[in-house]
Amino acid sequence: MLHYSENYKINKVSVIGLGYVGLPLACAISKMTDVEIVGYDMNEEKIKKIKNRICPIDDEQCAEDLKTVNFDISFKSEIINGSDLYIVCVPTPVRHDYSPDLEPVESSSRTILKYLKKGQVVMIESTINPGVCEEIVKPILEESGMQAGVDFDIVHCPERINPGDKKWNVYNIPRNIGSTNPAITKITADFYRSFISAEINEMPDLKTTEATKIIENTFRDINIAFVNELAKSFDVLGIDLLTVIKGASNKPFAFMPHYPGCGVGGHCIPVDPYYLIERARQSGFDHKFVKLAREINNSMPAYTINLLANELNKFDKAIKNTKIGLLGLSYKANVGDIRESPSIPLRNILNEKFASLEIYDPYFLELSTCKSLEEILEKSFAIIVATNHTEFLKIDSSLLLKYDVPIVIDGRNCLDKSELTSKGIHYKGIGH
Ligand code: SAJ
Repeated sequence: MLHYSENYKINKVSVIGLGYVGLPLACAISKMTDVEIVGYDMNEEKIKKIKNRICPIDDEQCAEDLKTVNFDISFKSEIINGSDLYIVCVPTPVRHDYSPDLEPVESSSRTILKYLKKGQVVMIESTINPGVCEEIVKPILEESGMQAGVDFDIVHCPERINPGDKKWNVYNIPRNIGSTNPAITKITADFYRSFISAEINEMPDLKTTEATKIIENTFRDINIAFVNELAKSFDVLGIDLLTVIKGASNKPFAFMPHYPGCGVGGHCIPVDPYYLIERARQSGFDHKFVKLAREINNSMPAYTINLLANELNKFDKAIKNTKIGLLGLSYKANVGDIRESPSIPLRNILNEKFASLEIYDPYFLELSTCKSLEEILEKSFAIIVATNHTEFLKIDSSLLLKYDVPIVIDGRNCLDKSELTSKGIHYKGIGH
Protein backbone atom coordinates (compact mmCIF):
# COMPACT_ATOMS: atom_id res chain seq x y z
CA MET A 1 0.00 0.00 0.00
CA LEU A 2 1.03 3.59 -0.51
CA HIS A 3 3.72 4.84 1.89
CA TYR A 4 3.52 8.54 1.13
CA SER A 5 0.12 8.57 2.91
CA GLU A 6 1.78 8.79 6.29
CA ASN A 7 3.29 12.17 5.61
CA TYR A 8 0.97 13.36 2.83
CA LYS A 9 0.12 16.99 3.51
CA ILE A 10 -2.15 19.25 1.49
CA ASN A 11 -0.36 22.56 1.02
CA LYS A 12 -1.34 23.45 -2.54
CA VAL A 13 -4.73 22.65 -4.11
CA SER A 14 -5.71 23.29 -7.70
CA VAL A 15 -9.30 23.28 -8.97
CA ILE A 16 -9.56 22.33 -12.63
CA GLY A 17 -12.77 23.72 -14.15
CA LEU A 18 -14.24 26.93 -12.70
CA GLY A 19 -17.92 26.42 -13.49
CA TYR A 20 -20.94 26.02 -11.22
CA VAL A 21 -19.05 23.31 -9.26
CA GLY A 22 -15.40 24.38 -9.35
CA LEU A 23 -15.74 28.10 -8.72
CA PRO A 24 -17.82 27.85 -5.49
CA LEU A 25 -15.43 25.12 -4.33
CA ALA A 26 -12.33 27.22 -5.00
CA CYS A 27 -13.90 30.21 -3.22
CA ALA A 28 -14.81 28.06 -0.22
CA ILE A 29 -11.31 26.60 0.03
CA SER A 30 -9.69 30.02 -0.28
CA LYS A 31 -11.97 31.47 2.40
CA MET A 32 -12.01 28.65 4.90
CA THR A 33 -8.59 27.02 4.78
CA ASP A 34 -4.96 28.07 4.93
CA VAL A 35 -3.85 26.03 1.93
CA GLU A 36 -2.67 27.66 -1.27
CA ILE A 37 -5.53 27.38 -3.77
CA VAL A 38 -5.32 28.04 -7.50
CA GLY A 39 -7.94 27.79 -10.22
CA TYR A 40 -7.50 26.68 -13.82
CA ASP A 41 -10.05 26.95 -16.59
CA MET A 42 -9.32 26.68 -20.31
CA ASN A 43 -11.89 29.41 -21.05
CA GLU A 44 -9.95 32.70 -21.18
CA GLU A 45 -13.15 34.79 -21.20
CA LYS A 46 -14.36 33.11 -18.01
CA ILE A 47 -10.99 33.72 -16.34
CA LYS A 48 -11.16 37.42 -17.28
CA LYS A 49 -14.69 37.71 -15.83
CA ILE A 50 -13.71 36.02 -12.57
CA LYS A 51 -10.60 38.21 -12.25
CA ASN A 52 -12.97 41.16 -12.47
CA ARG A 53 -15.00 39.52 -9.66
CA ILE A 54 -17.93 38.94 -12.04
CA CYS A 55 -19.64 35.65 -11.12
CA PRO A 56 -20.24 33.64 -14.34
CA ILE A 57 -22.77 31.30 -12.68
CA ASP A 58 -26.20 31.56 -10.99
CA ASP A 59 -24.94 31.09 -7.44
CA GLU A 60 -25.66 33.83 -4.87
CA GLN A 61 -23.21 32.49 -2.29
CA CYS A 62 -20.45 32.26 -4.87
CA ALA A 63 -21.16 35.77 -6.19
CA GLU A 64 -20.88 37.00 -2.59
CA ASP A 65 -17.62 35.10 -2.00
CA LEU A 66 -16.16 36.41 -5.24
CA LYS A 67 -16.33 39.96 -3.91
CA THR A 68 -13.70 39.21 -1.27
CA VAL A 69 -11.69 36.12 -2.08
CA ASN A 70 -8.16 36.28 -3.42
CA PHE A 71 -6.58 33.35 -5.21
CA ASP A 72 -4.68 32.90 -8.45
CA ILE A 73 -6.53 31.71 -11.51
CA SER A 74 -5.41 31.22 -15.09
CA PHE A 75 -6.39 29.78 -18.44
CA LYS A 76 -2.84 28.40 -18.63
CA SER A 77 -2.50 24.99 -17.02
CA GLU A 78 1.00 25.69 -15.65
CA ILE A 79 -0.72 27.28 -12.65
CA ILE A 80 -1.61 23.81 -11.29
CA ASN A 81 2.00 22.66 -11.23
CA GLY A 82 3.14 21.41 -7.82
CA SER A 83 -0.33 20.73 -6.43
CA ASP A 84 -0.63 18.24 -3.61
CA LEU A 85 -4.31 17.85 -4.51
CA TYR A 86 -5.77 18.36 -8.00
CA ILE A 87 -9.60 18.63 -7.96
CA VAL A 88 -11.34 18.00 -11.31
CA CYS A 89 -14.67 19.82 -11.71
CA VAL A 90 -15.43 19.54 -15.41
CA PRO A 91 -18.72 18.70 -17.18
CA THR A 92 -19.77 15.13 -17.94
CA PRO A 93 -22.41 15.65 -20.65
CA VAL A 94 -23.97 13.30 -23.18
CA ARG A 95 -23.69 13.56 -26.96
CA HIS A 96 -26.69 13.97 -29.29
CA ASP A 97 -27.14 10.18 -29.29
CA TYR A 98 -27.17 10.21 -25.47
CA SER A 99 -23.80 8.45 -25.31
CA PRO A 100 -21.63 9.57 -22.35
CA ASP A 101 -19.01 12.17 -23.28
CA LEU A 102 -16.03 11.74 -20.96
CA GLU A 103 -13.77 13.92 -23.12
CA PRO A 104 -13.58 16.75 -20.52
CA VAL A 105 -12.57 14.24 -17.81
CA GLU A 106 -10.01 12.61 -20.11
CA SER A 107 -8.49 15.91 -21.22
CA SER A 108 -8.34 17.17 -17.62
CA SER A 109 -6.54 13.96 -16.66
CA ARG A 110 -4.09 14.55 -19.49
CA THR A 111 -3.53 18.09 -18.27
CA ILE A 112 -2.73 16.80 -14.79
CA LEU A 113 -0.49 14.11 -16.31
CA LYS A 114 1.85 16.90 -17.44
CA TYR A 115 2.46 17.96 -13.83
CA LEU A 116 1.73 14.85 -11.73
CA LYS A 117 4.50 13.89 -9.32
CA LYS A 118 4.97 11.12 -6.76
CA GLY A 119 3.03 11.69 -3.56
CA GLN A 120 0.25 13.80 -5.14
CA VAL A 121 -3.50 13.10 -5.19
CA VAL A 122 -6.09 13.56 -7.96
CA MET A 123 -9.70 14.14 -6.86
CA ILE A 124 -12.61 13.86 -9.30
CA GLU A 125 -15.74 15.85 -8.33
CA SER A 126 -17.43 15.51 -11.71
CA THR A 127 -20.39 13.13 -11.81
CA ILE A 128 -19.15 9.87 -13.30
CA ASN A 129 -20.35 6.29 -13.57
CA PRO A 130 -18.82 3.45 -11.58
CA GLY A 131 -15.52 2.52 -13.20
CA VAL A 132 -14.44 5.87 -14.66
CA CYS A 133 -11.73 6.52 -12.05
CA GLU A 134 -10.14 3.10 -12.45
CA GLU A 135 -10.82 2.48 -16.15
CA ILE A 136 -10.39 5.95 -17.67
CA VAL A 137 -8.53 8.30 -15.29
CA LYS A 138 -6.07 5.78 -13.83
CA PRO A 139 -4.62 4.52 -17.15
CA ILE A 140 -4.10 8.10 -18.34
CA LEU A 141 -2.29 9.13 -15.14
CA GLU A 142 -0.20 5.93 -15.17
CA GLU A 143 1.22 7.00 -18.53
CA SER A 144 3.52 8.94 -16.21
CA GLY A 145 5.19 5.63 -15.39
CA MET A 146 3.91 5.95 -11.84
CA GLN A 147 1.41 3.56 -10.29
CA ALA A 148 -1.89 4.62 -8.79
CA GLY A 149 -2.20 3.48 -5.20
CA VAL A 150 1.57 3.35 -4.87
CA ASP A 151 3.07 6.61 -6.18
CA PHE A 152 -0.09 8.73 -6.26
CA ASP A 153 -3.78 8.26 -5.58
CA ILE A 154 -7.16 8.95 -7.12
CA VAL A 155 -10.11 10.03 -4.94
CA HIS A 156 -13.73 10.66 -5.88
CA CYS A 157 -16.07 13.12 -4.17
CA PRO A 158 -19.15 13.58 -6.39
CA GLU A 159 -20.41 17.16 -6.57
CA ARG A 160 -23.89 17.92 -5.29
CA ILE A 161 -24.37 21.55 -6.30
CA ASN A 162 -28.00 22.40 -6.94
CA PRO A 163 -28.08 25.38 -9.33
CA GLY A 164 -30.27 28.24 -8.15
CA ASP A 165 -30.71 26.77 -4.68
CA LYS A 166 -30.70 29.53 -2.05
CA LYS A 167 -30.44 27.12 0.90
CA TRP A 168 -28.01 24.39 -0.09
CA ASN A 169 -24.52 25.35 -1.18
CA VAL A 170 -20.95 24.10 -1.17
CA TYR A 171 -20.57 24.85 2.55
CA ASN A 172 -23.54 22.87 3.87
CA ILE A 173 -24.25 19.95 1.53
CA PRO A 174 -23.18 16.54 2.89
CA ARG A 175 -20.63 14.74 0.74
CA ASN A 176 -19.42 11.19 0.04
CA ILE A 177 -15.72 10.62 -0.56
CA GLY A 178 -13.83 7.48 -1.46
CA SER A 179 -10.64 6.01 -2.88
CA THR A 180 -8.83 2.67 -2.92
CA ASN A 181 -6.57 3.95 -0.13
CA PRO A 182 -8.36 4.47 3.23
CA ALA A 183 -5.54 6.67 4.53
CA ILE A 184 -5.98 9.08 1.61
CA THR A 185 -9.75 8.94 1.92
CA LYS A 186 -9.38 10.04 5.55
CA ILE A 187 -6.91 12.83 4.78
CA THR A 188 -8.98 14.28 1.95
CA ALA A 189 -12.19 13.84 3.95
CA ASP A 190 -10.63 15.80 6.81
CA PHE A 191 -9.60 18.48 4.32
CA TYR A 192 -13.21 18.77 3.09
CA ARG A 193 -14.35 18.88 6.72
CA SER A 194 -12.21 21.99 7.14
CA PHE A 195 -14.56 24.00 4.92
CA ILE A 196 -17.82 22.03 4.84
CA SER A 197 -20.05 22.05 7.91
CA ALA A 198 -22.06 18.99 6.83
CA GLU A 199 -21.29 15.28 7.08
CA ILE A 200 -18.39 14.01 4.98
CA ASN A 201 -18.97 10.26 4.64
CA GLU A 202 -15.90 8.12 3.98
CA MET A 203 -16.69 5.40 1.42
CA PRO A 204 -14.75 2.11 1.10
CA ASP A 205 -13.72 2.44 -2.56
CA LEU A 206 -14.09 4.38 -5.82
CA LYS A 207 -16.90 2.41 -7.48
CA THR A 208 -19.36 2.68 -4.59
CA THR A 209 -18.60 6.40 -4.40
CA GLU A 210 -19.14 6.88 -8.14
CA ALA A 211 -22.38 4.89 -7.86
CA THR A 212 -23.89 7.09 -5.10
CA LYS A 213 -24.27 10.21 -7.25
CA ILE A 214 -25.45 8.24 -10.27
CA ILE A 215 -28.24 6.54 -8.31
CA GLU A 216 -29.23 9.80 -6.57
CA ASN A 217 -30.04 11.41 -9.89
CA THR A 218 -31.36 8.26 -11.56
CA PHE A 219 -33.73 7.92 -8.60
CA ARG A 220 -35.05 11.41 -9.40
CA ASP A 221 -35.35 10.69 -13.13
CA ILE A 222 -37.36 7.46 -12.69
CA ASN A 223 -39.68 9.10 -10.16
CA ILE A 224 -40.35 11.97 -12.53
CA ALA A 225 -40.98 9.41 -15.29
CA PHE A 226 -43.48 7.68 -13.01
CA VAL A 227 -45.57 10.84 -12.59
CA ASN A 228 -45.16 11.75 -16.25
CA GLU A 229 -46.64 8.39 -17.25
CA LEU A 230 -49.39 8.91 -14.67
CA ALA A 231 -50.10 12.31 -16.27
CA LYS A 232 -50.71 10.68 -19.64
CA SER A 233 -52.90 8.01 -18.03
CA PHE A 234 -54.90 10.41 -15.85
CA ASP A 235 -55.39 12.80 -18.77
CA VAL A 236 -57.41 10.06 -20.49
CA LEU A 237 -59.05 8.99 -17.23
CA GLY A 238 -60.06 12.59 -16.51
CA ILE A 239 -58.31 12.60 -13.12
CA ASP A 240 -56.33 15.62 -11.92
CA LEU A 241 -52.92 14.18 -11.04
CA LEU A 242 -51.77 17.23 -9.05
CA THR A 243 -54.74 16.80 -6.73
CA VAL A 244 -53.88 13.11 -6.36
CA ILE A 245 -50.19 13.85 -5.62
CA LYS A 246 -51.23 16.47 -3.07
CA GLY A 247 -53.40 13.85 -1.38
CA ALA A 248 -50.70 11.17 -1.47
CA SER A 249 -48.18 13.66 -0.05
CA ASN A 250 -49.87 13.82 3.32
CA LYS A 251 -48.71 10.27 3.94
CA PRO A 252 -46.05 10.92 6.59
CA PHE A 253 -43.78 8.11 5.43
CA ALA A 254 -42.73 6.19 2.33
CA PHE A 255 -44.03 8.67 -0.22
CA MET A 256 -41.96 11.37 -1.96
CA PRO A 257 -43.82 13.70 -4.35
CA HIS A 258 -42.50 14.40 -7.83
CA TYR A 259 -44.34 16.43 -10.43
CA PRO A 260 -45.24 15.95 -14.10
CA GLY A 261 -44.03 18.43 -16.66
CA CYS A 262 -43.18 19.08 -20.31
CA GLY A 263 -39.84 17.29 -19.87
CA VAL A 264 -36.70 16.81 -17.78
CA GLY A 265 -33.77 19.10 -18.45
CA GLY A 266 -30.47 20.11 -16.93
CA HIS A 267 -26.96 18.72 -16.88
CA CYS A 268 -27.71 16.13 -14.17
CA ILE A 269 -31.04 14.34 -14.10
CA PRO A 270 -31.53 13.54 -17.79
CA VAL A 271 -27.81 12.84 -18.25
CA ASP A 272 -26.52 10.75 -15.37
CA PRO A 273 -28.74 7.69 -16.03
CA TYR A 274 -27.12 7.27 -19.47
CA TYR A 275 -23.72 6.88 -17.81
CA LEU A 276 -25.05 3.97 -15.76
CA ILE A 277 -26.97 2.46 -18.71
CA GLU A 278 -23.90 2.49 -20.95
CA ARG A 279 -21.39 1.16 -18.39
CA ALA A 280 -23.75 -1.65 -17.32
CA ARG A 281 -24.36 -2.50 -21.00
CA GLN A 282 -20.62 -2.88 -21.50
CA SER A 283 -20.73 -5.52 -18.74
CA GLY A 284 -23.73 -7.27 -20.23
CA PHE A 285 -26.58 -5.84 -18.16
CA ASP A 286 -29.54 -4.09 -19.81
CA HIS A 287 -31.09 -1.39 -17.58
CA LYS A 288 -34.58 -1.78 -19.10
CA PHE A 289 -36.38 0.18 -16.36
CA VAL A 290 -33.91 3.08 -16.28
CA LYS A 291 -33.98 3.26 -20.08
CA LEU A 292 -37.78 3.24 -20.13
CA ALA A 293 -37.85 6.13 -17.65
CA ARG A 294 -35.59 8.11 -19.98
CA GLU A 295 -37.90 7.31 -22.93
CA ILE A 296 -40.96 8.47 -20.98
CA ASN A 297 -39.31 11.74 -19.91
CA ASN A 298 -37.98 12.34 -23.42
CA SER A 299 -41.52 11.85 -24.77
CA MET A 300 -42.98 14.75 -22.76
CA PRO A 301 -42.20 17.60 -25.19
CA ALA A 302 -44.09 15.78 -27.99
CA TYR A 303 -46.91 15.01 -25.56
CA THR A 304 -47.10 18.71 -24.68
CA ILE A 305 -47.37 19.65 -28.36
CA ASN A 306 -50.22 17.12 -28.74
CA LEU A 307 -52.07 18.85 -25.91
CA LEU A 308 -51.63 22.14 -27.80
CA ALA A 309 -52.92 20.58 -31.04
CA ASN A 310 -56.00 19.24 -29.22
CA GLU A 311 -56.85 22.69 -27.85
CA LEU A 312 -56.25 24.39 -31.22
CA ASN A 313 -58.61 21.89 -32.87
CA LYS A 314 -61.41 23.25 -30.67
CA PHE A 315 -60.89 26.54 -32.57
CA ASP A 316 -60.62 24.74 -35.91
CA LYS A 317 -56.99 25.67 -36.00
CA ALA A 318 -53.81 23.68 -36.63
CA ILE A 319 -50.34 24.45 -35.34
CA LYS A 320 -49.27 25.37 -38.87
CA ASN A 321 -49.31 29.15 -39.34
CA THR A 322 -50.86 29.74 -35.90
CA LYS A 323 -49.15 32.25 -33.62
CA ILE A 324 -47.69 30.16 -30.79
CA GLY A 325 -45.74 31.70 -27.89
CA LEU A 326 -43.10 29.53 -26.19
CA LEU A 327 -42.48 30.92 -22.70
CA GLY A 328 -39.18 29.78 -21.22
CA LEU A 329 -36.03 28.18 -22.64
CA SER A 330 -34.24 27.40 -19.39
CA TYR A 331 -34.57 23.88 -17.98
CA LYS A 332 -35.40 25.20 -14.51
CA ALA A 333 -37.11 28.22 -12.96
CA ASN A 334 -35.10 31.41 -12.42
CA VAL A 335 -31.80 30.11 -13.78
CA GLY A 336 -30.26 30.81 -17.17
CA ASP A 337 -29.33 27.26 -18.16
CA ILE A 338 -30.53 25.66 -21.38
CA ARG A 339 -28.65 22.36 -21.17
CA GLU A 340 -30.90 19.42 -22.16
CA SER A 341 -33.86 21.77 -21.71
CA PRO A 342 -37.19 20.33 -22.96
CA SER A 343 -37.79 23.77 -24.51
CA ILE A 344 -35.33 22.82 -27.24
CA PRO A 345 -37.40 19.87 -28.55
CA LEU A 346 -40.55 21.96 -28.02
CA ARG A 347 -39.07 24.69 -30.23
CA ASN A 348 -37.90 22.14 -32.81
CA ILE A 349 -41.29 20.40 -33.06
CA LEU A 350 -43.14 23.73 -33.35
CA ASN A 351 -40.80 24.78 -36.16
CA GLU A 352 -41.19 21.39 -37.88
CA LYS A 353 -44.96 21.93 -37.76
CA PHE A 354 -44.53 25.43 -39.22
CA ALA A 355 -45.97 27.27 -36.25
CA SER A 356 -45.69 31.03 -36.36
CA LEU A 357 -43.38 30.80 -33.37
CA GLU A 358 -42.53 33.48 -30.84
CA ILE A 359 -40.12 32.85 -27.95
CA TYR A 360 -39.49 34.71 -24.72
CA ASP A 361 -37.16 33.85 -21.83
CA PRO A 362 -35.88 36.72 -19.66
CA TYR A 363 -32.67 34.74 -19.09
CA PHE A 364 -32.12 34.20 -22.81
CA LEU A 365 -33.09 37.42 -24.56
CA GLU A 366 -30.51 36.69 -27.24
CA LEU A 367 -32.45 33.53 -28.17
CA SER A 368 -35.88 35.17 -27.77
CA THR A 369 -37.97 36.77 -30.51
CA CYS A 370 -39.77 38.93 -27.98
CA LYS A 371 -38.31 41.22 -25.37
CA SER A 372 -41.05 41.03 -22.76
CA LEU A 373 -43.91 38.92 -21.48
CA GLU A 374 -46.41 41.50 -22.74
CA GLU A 375 -44.88 41.42 -26.21
CA ILE A 376 -45.12 37.64 -26.57
CA LEU A 377 -48.69 37.61 -25.26
CA GLU A 378 -49.59 40.34 -27.75
CA LYS A 379 -48.13 38.24 -30.58
CA SER A 380 -49.61 34.84 -29.57
CA PHE A 381 -52.91 33.05 -30.04
CA ALA A 382 -51.78 30.16 -27.83
CA ILE A 383 -48.89 29.92 -25.33
CA ILE A 384 -46.87 27.09 -23.86
CA VAL A 385 -45.33 27.74 -20.45
CA ALA A 386 -42.22 25.57 -20.57
CA THR A 387 -40.30 27.10 -17.62
CA ASN A 388 -41.88 28.24 -14.35
CA HIS A 389 -39.86 31.46 -14.11
CA THR A 390 -41.29 33.69 -11.39
CA GLU A 391 -42.05 36.36 -14.02
CA PHE A 392 -44.52 33.98 -15.73
CA LEU A 393 -46.48 33.24 -12.56
CA LYS A 394 -48.29 36.57 -12.88
CA ILE A 395 -50.09 35.31 -16.00
CA ASP A 396 -53.82 35.39 -15.15
CA SER A 397 -57.09 35.68 -17.05
CA SER A 398 -57.01 39.50 -17.13
CA LEU A 399 -53.62 39.47 -18.88
CA LEU A 400 -54.63 36.74 -21.32
CA LEU A 401 -57.98 38.34 -22.12
CA LYS A 402 -56.27 41.72 -22.56
CA TYR A 403 -54.02 40.24 -25.26
CA ASP A 404 -56.68 37.84 -26.56
CA VAL A 405 -54.77 34.60 -25.82
CA PRO A 406 -57.48 31.95 -25.44
CA ILE A 407 -55.21 28.89 -25.04
CA VAL A 408 -52.60 28.11 -22.35
CA ILE A 409 -50.63 24.86 -22.25
CA ASP A 410 -49.00 24.89 -18.81
CA GLY A 411 -45.92 22.67 -19.14
CA ARG A 412 -44.98 23.24 -15.50
CA ASN A 413 -48.48 23.27 -13.98
CA CYS A 414 -47.48 26.60 -12.44
CA LEU A 415 -50.50 28.79 -13.29
CA ASP A 416 -53.88 29.04 -11.56
CA LYS A 417 -56.00 26.57 -13.53
CA SER A 418 -59.31 27.36 -11.80
CA GLU A 419 -58.90 31.15 -12.19
CA LEU A 420 -58.09 30.79 -15.86
CA THR A 421 -60.82 28.28 -16.71
CA SER A 422 -63.40 30.25 -14.73
CA LYS A 423 -62.87 33.14 -17.14
CA GLY A 424 -63.16 30.94 -20.24
CA ILE A 425 -59.48 30.44 -20.95
CA HIS A 426 -58.72 27.04 -22.50
CA TYR A 427 -56.18 25.77 -19.95
CA LYS A 428 -54.41 22.40 -20.15
CA GLY A 429 -51.63 21.36 -17.83
CA ILE A 430 -49.64 18.13 -17.75
CA GLY A 431 -51.90 15.67 -15.95
CA HIS A 432 -53.75 18.72 -14.66
N1 SAJ B 1 -38.51 18.15 -12.89
C1 SAJ B 1 -39.77 17.60 -13.13
N2 SAJ B 1 -40.48 17.11 -12.08
C2 SAJ B 1 -39.99 17.12 -10.80
C3 SAJ B 1 -38.70 17.69 -10.58
C4 SAJ B 1 -37.98 18.20 -11.64
O1 SAJ B 1 -40.24 17.57 -14.27
O2 SAJ B 1 -40.68 16.68 -9.88
C5 SAJ B 1 -37.74 18.65 -14.02
C6 SAJ B 1 -37.35 20.11 -13.90
O3 SAJ B 1 -38.31 20.95 -14.48
C7 SAJ B 1 -36.04 20.16 -14.67
C8 SAJ B 1 -35.43 18.78 -14.45
O4 SAJ B 1 -36.52 17.93 -14.04
O5 SAJ B 1 -36.26 20.34 -16.05
C9 SAJ B 1 -34.35 18.75 -13.40
O6 SAJ B 1 -34.87 19.43 -12.30
P1 SAJ B 1 -34.10 19.37 -10.85
O7 SAJ B 1 -34.96 20.08 -9.87
O8 SAJ B 1 -33.70 17.99 -10.57
O9 SAJ B 1 -32.85 20.32 -11.08
P2 SAJ B 1 -31.32 20.00 -11.36
O10 SAJ B 1 -31.12 19.40 -12.68
O11 SAJ B 1 -30.62 21.26 -11.06
O12 SAJ B 1 -30.94 18.89 -10.30
C10 SAJ B 1 -30.13 19.20 -9.21
C11 SAJ B 1 -29.43 17.93 -8.90
N3 SAJ B 1 -28.34 18.19 -8.00
C12 SAJ B 1 -27.18 17.52 -8.21
O13 SAJ B 1 -27.02 16.73 -9.12
C13 SAJ B 1 -26.10 17.79 -7.26
C14 SAJ B 1 -30.38 16.93 -8.28
O14 SAJ B 1 -29.63 15.84 -7.70
C15 SAJ B 1 -31.21 17.52 -7.19
O15 SAJ B 1 -32.14 16.55 -6.74
C16 SAJ B 1 -31.98 18.70 -7.76
O16 SAJ B 1 -30.99 19.67 -8.18
C17 SAJ B 1 -32.89 19.31 -6.72
O17 SAJ B 1 -33.29 18.57 -5.79
O18 SAJ B 1 -33.25 20.47 -6.91
